[in-house]
Order: sequence, then structure tokens, then C-alpha cells
Amino acid sequence: MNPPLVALESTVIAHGLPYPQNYETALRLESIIREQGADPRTCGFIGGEPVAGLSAGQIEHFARGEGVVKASLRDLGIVAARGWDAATTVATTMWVAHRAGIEVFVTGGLGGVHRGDDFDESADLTALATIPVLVICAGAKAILDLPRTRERLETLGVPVIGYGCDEVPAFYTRSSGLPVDARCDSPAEVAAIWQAHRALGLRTGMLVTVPVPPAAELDPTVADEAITEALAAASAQQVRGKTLTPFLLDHIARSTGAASLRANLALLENNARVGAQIALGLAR
Ligand code: PSU
Ligand code: MN
Repeated sequence: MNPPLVALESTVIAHGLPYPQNYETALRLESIIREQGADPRTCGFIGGEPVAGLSAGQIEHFARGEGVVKASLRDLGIVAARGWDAATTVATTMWVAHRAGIEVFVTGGLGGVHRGDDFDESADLTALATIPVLVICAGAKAILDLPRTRERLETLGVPVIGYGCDEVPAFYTRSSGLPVDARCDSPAEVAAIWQAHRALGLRTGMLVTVPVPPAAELDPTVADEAITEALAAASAQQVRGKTLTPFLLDHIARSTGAASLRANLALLENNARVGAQIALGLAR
């Protein structure tokens, strides 16, 4: 039997983490997935072509970030026609993965409804509503409006599973006060729900949310302050649109220093391990 495939995104590499930690992390996530017995495929666009399985050299090019755009769903035709290199978000990694026949995708944080601007809603939600891929993440970051994001997922028909938790995790911190739809404590339980979801003919994706490991969790007060400052800076500098998420992430990384980076890396590694185990559970 071939090892089951696990997709990884590239926007977190190109626009979500600093160099060189982004490059080292991307390779480490791939090796964690291999150690579990699955086969990692980091996704992106090279010269306008979708690629499920970037080489180490291509990953390094994305990590350096020069000449690499961020592509969400609306950008794909433009990227293809113009022959660009593009990093894929959660939305477009789901698209590339599904096209390549990959069912399981591991990432860090999900996009959603931005705070203070109900019209800025990530296409990650659109993708979850229309592409049947299982997405393993640490929740949506508290830079977003978490209650609204949670409601949108419900409206769009996207099941939210808590992996070893009863509340949706909030990325840097382990809980948000918002309930999950079902708690699972093993890969087999997740696999059973996903297989039932698909057998019923449902075309939506599914979220498996995994809390950041306790030792790496950010102090909730520190996280809150950093988020408030980042949002104020974005508003003062009138940052909007596709640069907003990278701006906020960068601002938080600077203001909390090593702590948020440590949490980010720890949750990515943990998600890679859990995602690989779920892919193996599905293959059984
Ligand atoms: N959350 C993170 N790190 C990231 C992202 C989200 O903690 O790098 C990236 C993901 O690729 C996600 C994208 O799909 O940001 C959402 O961007 P937007 O809000 O512009 O849709
Ligand atoms: Mn947006």
C-alpha cells in the first residue's frame, strides 16, 4: 500500500513566518509526516501551474518570498494566465489538494471573518463550503471575529470537530468559549465521521481543530494585548484586503517576540503529527 498523502499550504511559509524559520519549519513538518508513515505534499503554484509536492528548492524559494504572490481562490486564473509563482492559502491549498486526489490537509490557522469589518471574510470559508477536504488546524486566530467565524461555518454546513477538546481552540490559546460540533479522541473517530460525511454525498469540507500543546500556549492576556495593538496599527495605517492577515501576523510576532513564534511552530508540528495519523486512519 502506498503511504496516504497529506497536503500542506505555502502561504504560511511565504507570508506567515519569518525566514529562515519558515524554511526549516516547512521541511520539519514534512519529516514529521513521513515519520508517521504518511507522504507530505506541500502545495503551491510554480510558473502558473498548480503543484502538489513542491521540492525542497521550491520551498526555499517560497520561504525567501521574492517574486511569490499570495493566491486565494479569486487569484488562480490570473496566476495561471500570467505564469506566476504563488503561495497557496488554506482555500487554494484545498483546491490544489482536491485536484490531486488528496483528502487530508494540515495547516496552522484558518482565515475567517475579520474583526470590525464584516465584509472582509476569508475565501477559506468559501473553500470549506465547496471543496470536500479534511482540514486540520489549531482554530482561527483571535485576530478574527471568532464568534462570527464560528456562525459562518455553521451556515455553510462545515462540521467542526474538536480533537481532544470541547471548545474551538483559538490558535495561540487552547480555548475560545465556542463549542465544537463533536469531540473526537482518536484518528479512527475522525475517520468515521469524515467517511460518513462523504458517504452521504456532502460536498463541504470538514475542520478538525487541535489545541496548541499546553507547554507552548501563549498567555491569553499577552495574546489579547498583542492582537489589540496589531488591529489598532492596521486601522491607523489603513491596511486592508489580502495584506491584512500577513500584516497582523507580523505585528503580533514582533510584539510578543519568541513566545508567539514558539506557539505557532509547536502547533504546526503537532497538527502535522495528528494529520498524518488521521490520514493513516482513513487509509485503514
Ligand atoms: N493563519 C495563520 N497563519 C497564516 C494564515 C492564517 O496563523 O499564515 C494564512 C493562511 O494561508 C490562510 C490565510 O489561508 O492566511 C488567510 O488569508 P485571508 O484572510 O487573506 O484569506
Ligand atoms: Mn480578506
